Amino acid sequence: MDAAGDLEEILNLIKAHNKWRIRECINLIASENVTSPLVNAVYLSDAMHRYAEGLPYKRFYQGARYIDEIEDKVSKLFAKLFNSKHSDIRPISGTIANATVFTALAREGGPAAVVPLPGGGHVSHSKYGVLGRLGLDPVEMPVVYDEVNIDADKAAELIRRSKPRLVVLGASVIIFPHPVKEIAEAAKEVGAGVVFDAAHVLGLIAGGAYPNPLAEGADVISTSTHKTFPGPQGGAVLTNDDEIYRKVSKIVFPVFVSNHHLHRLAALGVTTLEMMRFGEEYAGQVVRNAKRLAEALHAKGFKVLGEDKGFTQTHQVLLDVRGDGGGAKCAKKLEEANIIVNKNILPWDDPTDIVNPSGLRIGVQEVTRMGMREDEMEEIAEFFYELIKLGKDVKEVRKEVIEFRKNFTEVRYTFDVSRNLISELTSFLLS
Ligand code: DSN
Repeated sequence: MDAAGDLEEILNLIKAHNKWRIRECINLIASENVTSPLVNAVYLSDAMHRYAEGLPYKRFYQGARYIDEIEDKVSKLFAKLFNSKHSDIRPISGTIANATVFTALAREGGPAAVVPLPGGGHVSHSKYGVLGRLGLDPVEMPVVYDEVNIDADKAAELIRRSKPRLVVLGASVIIFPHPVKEIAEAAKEVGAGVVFDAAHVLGLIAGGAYPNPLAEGADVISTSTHKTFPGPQGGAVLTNDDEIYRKVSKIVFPVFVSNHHLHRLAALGVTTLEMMRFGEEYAGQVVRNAKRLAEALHAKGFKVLGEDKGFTQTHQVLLDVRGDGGGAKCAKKLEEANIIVNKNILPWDDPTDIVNPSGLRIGVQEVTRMGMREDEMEEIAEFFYELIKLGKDVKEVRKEVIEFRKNFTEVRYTFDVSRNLISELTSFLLS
């Protein structure tokens, strides 16, 4: 065994990853984001070594006196940001949050109305994921293809007919707000609970750029905390309903989480405060950037979904690239030029055939957080055009991308704390 060699290799690999993804790439994966230096400083704490099963002040371990206060404070702040009565910030991922609320609302199984995978639904809402494994039987709501959105009238009719125990809205591919109000009305008539999976749009909700599903009739939001909401990776549940909250808090632990990764709690608190202060400005810019990118790509001959409704009202832009070689080929080519997107199935695709789907899914939340605005969206569209439409040499485009990226090195929409103060803060927190 060559421990020194292995160590060097691991260190070099992570260093190379950091340099590539942080400094040299245009990151357009719709489900990612970057945390601020302040959040990073708070994230790296002793709390990452500790355990605190249960709820604040009622733990199964000693040693959690400060964690109790942090968790109590951050859950209250997080609930306040979303105008929600309760929050549970212990689920360690969006899928765990989904498993928790599905169990809380439909423990006995039965039909569940869901967004189909090709319509943007998340795998955890499907028969392949946690929903199916919990004994729920997915009934797929109809989708308007070009808008990648639920057909509100047909879905309401389906709900009235199939009488599900649960309706799951929200999706991983989402360019227009889902019709929560109309669906919730039908769901109430048949006694079904309405879950909105806000993982993708949480930061837009926080900033008022996407309607708050709780205000529109959803019973509960389940979410992750690291997509448009630029927090540490994790999950959360929000609800105004005392009974749902009581059930959720009894299910998170001991059913789906033992320890809940305590170092992310304070970091989530700092992100929550960032979003209280800067969320509106950030979310507005995200949506403006997505629109501009969509318009610029359309003008350059790309087939952009949602044209009739202005392409997008979220962080996402969807391209149908069947005429350009398909999603896999385009995503690979873009990656070679340091532009990171993912291939994606679109409403007409077979969800079991993901080798070369029709689409590319693009998200602009991370580049917005790095300070890019409408002009930069035009430049990004030009890179797409050069690579995919003109067939320009990938190495040439990569050079241009690396140069372009040099102008965007600081995370925006965060408190103005200089790098020196961050390292002082880190030393203070670790001393
Ligand atoms: N698979 C993630 C996404 O990219 O949307 C969500 O978990």
